[in-house]
Amino acid sequence: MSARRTQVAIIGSGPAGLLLGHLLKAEGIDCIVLERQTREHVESRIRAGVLETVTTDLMHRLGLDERMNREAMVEDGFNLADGDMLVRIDIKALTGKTVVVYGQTELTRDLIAAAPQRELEIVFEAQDLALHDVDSDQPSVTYTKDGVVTTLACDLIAGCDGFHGPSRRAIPAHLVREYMHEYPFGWLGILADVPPCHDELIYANGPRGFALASMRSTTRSRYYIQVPLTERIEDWPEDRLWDELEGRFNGISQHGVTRGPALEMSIAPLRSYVFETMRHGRLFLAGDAAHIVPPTGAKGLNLAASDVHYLSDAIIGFYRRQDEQAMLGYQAKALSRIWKAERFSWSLTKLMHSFPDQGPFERRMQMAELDYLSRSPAMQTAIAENYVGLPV
Ligand code: RFL
Ligand code: PHB
Repeated sequence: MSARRTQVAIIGSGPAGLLLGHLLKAEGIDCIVLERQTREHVESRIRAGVLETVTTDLMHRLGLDERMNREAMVEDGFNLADGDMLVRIDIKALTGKTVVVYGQTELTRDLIAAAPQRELEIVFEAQDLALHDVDSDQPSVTYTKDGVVTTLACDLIAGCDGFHGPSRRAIPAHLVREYMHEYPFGWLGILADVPPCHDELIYANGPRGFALASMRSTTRSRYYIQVPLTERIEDWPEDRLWDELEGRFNGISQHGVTRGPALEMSIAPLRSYVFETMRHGRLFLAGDAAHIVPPTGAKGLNLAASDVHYLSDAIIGFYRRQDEQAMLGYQAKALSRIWKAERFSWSLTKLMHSFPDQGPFERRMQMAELDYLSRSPAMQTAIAENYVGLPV
């Protein structure tokens, strides 16, 4: 048994937990990040690829942007396609803003690598984590590492432990409301060291459903296709997937699809989910612990960053003024942005995917919407300002 104390216990070393830990440390607030997985596991998860200004701004503010500034690809636009119609959304011209392509994996690696020099302690392989007394002013977290059970006493707990973590469940059911929408398909993704087929992302719909051409660099591509939830990764030998991607992108992309061995392939289900409340006593939820968006529109990681933007402000205010009031505004500010990102991701998912119960009428509605979009600067602006991220 061991006993320790910190000001803020942060559960989870995904982007939310790591960004929050660095932001608090930069203000002299003591915190410890507790992570269930190994460092290698956390650093090798392939997930998001597109960062909004809210996320890159946090990296700039922390002074942890050196590699990102060098390696990230600035995107001035992206494309929506249906069959052989390609509509370019010029996000820079329409909003004055851009997004960058920089993998979540790289962001996570940068934040973990900088932890020792910033004296941010990350405890990897913290097992059996449990939260205690979250509605008192003396909450604590227990966990086991190398067979030793530790009690970490703290002032505040930040639940940044993703969709499957324990933090959300520490809030009594009668105090919460959950909103869930599940989609009848998943995304099968492939990462490969081949040049991208197009200089900007293409989100494509068509009679065979959704496909996305994305990238990590000029030499690394990331593609996804829509698959039924019953499909297994074993159903998709690499050649079958490349055949499908060629069929989808060769007619509309600048360079055509280049095949190569998969570095990673995985299937992820799509859901929309919001958990209200994001605060219970001294426990605060941030990122995927409180909400999920389908990946269409690339909002998940960026929402984790905007939550942390608001939460770090609230916690810093609490310590500077010794005032609980500082933390009252967190959930209202965070939820207002979350619901708008939920709306955008849901509407783009509906526009760009085939649904099993979709009839010819619904298909024509999708085609008409894209046709309208191709001719309407007003609608393009609405899409562009959501894609680059609404203001924080
Ligand atoms: P994470 O990244 O899931 O991190 C949570 C961490 O908590 C740990 N944990 C625990 N630690 C201790 N004790 C426990 N009992 C624990 N239980 C869990 C986990 O091991 C993990 O390390 O949540 P966070 O930080 O909120 O970050 C959210 C993002 O990871 C997520 O929203 C994005 O990846 C979503 N997403 C995308 N977001 C974007 O903004 N742009 C994109 O282009 C984009 N593409 C994607 C995506 C997610 C995908 N998948 C696989 C879900 C593409 C895909 C395919
Ligand atoms: C990715 O590159 O992984 C990616 C890009 C855009 C999305 C989702 C995922 O909307």
